[in-house]
Amino acid sequence: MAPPTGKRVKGVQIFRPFVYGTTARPFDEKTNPKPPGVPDDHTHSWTVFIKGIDDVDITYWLRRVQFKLHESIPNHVRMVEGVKGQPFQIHETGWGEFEITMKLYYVPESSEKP
Ligand code: SLL
Repeated sequence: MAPPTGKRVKGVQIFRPFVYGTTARPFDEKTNPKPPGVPDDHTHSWTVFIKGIDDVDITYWLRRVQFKLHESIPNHVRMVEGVKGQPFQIHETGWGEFEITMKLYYVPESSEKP
């Protein structure tokens, strides 16, 4: 393979499938107990994730992901570094719904901007 030039290659498109989404579960004594130290007003645990289809590794093309959460959440801009074979994800607790922005940072040899 030719060494990376730092420039996008004209006329070449590369597609990589991935899955992103969120899940949320209400606390429940039996199935989803509230962990110790979680504030009284928190009602749910939730997760936001980016991963490969059927959990296939995507760290060979995706290096890190910035998740921008609601400002009410401590440290609401989070950078998640890729770990081979693991989803890029954040697991938290809270009380409300909000939008999340995800910024994808590709591996340097792709020469693609986030
Ligand atoms: C709104 N939908 O638009 C609301 C915002 C924010 C939710 C909901 C905080 C958790 C924490 C939390 O759940 N915020 O304190 O860690 O105004």
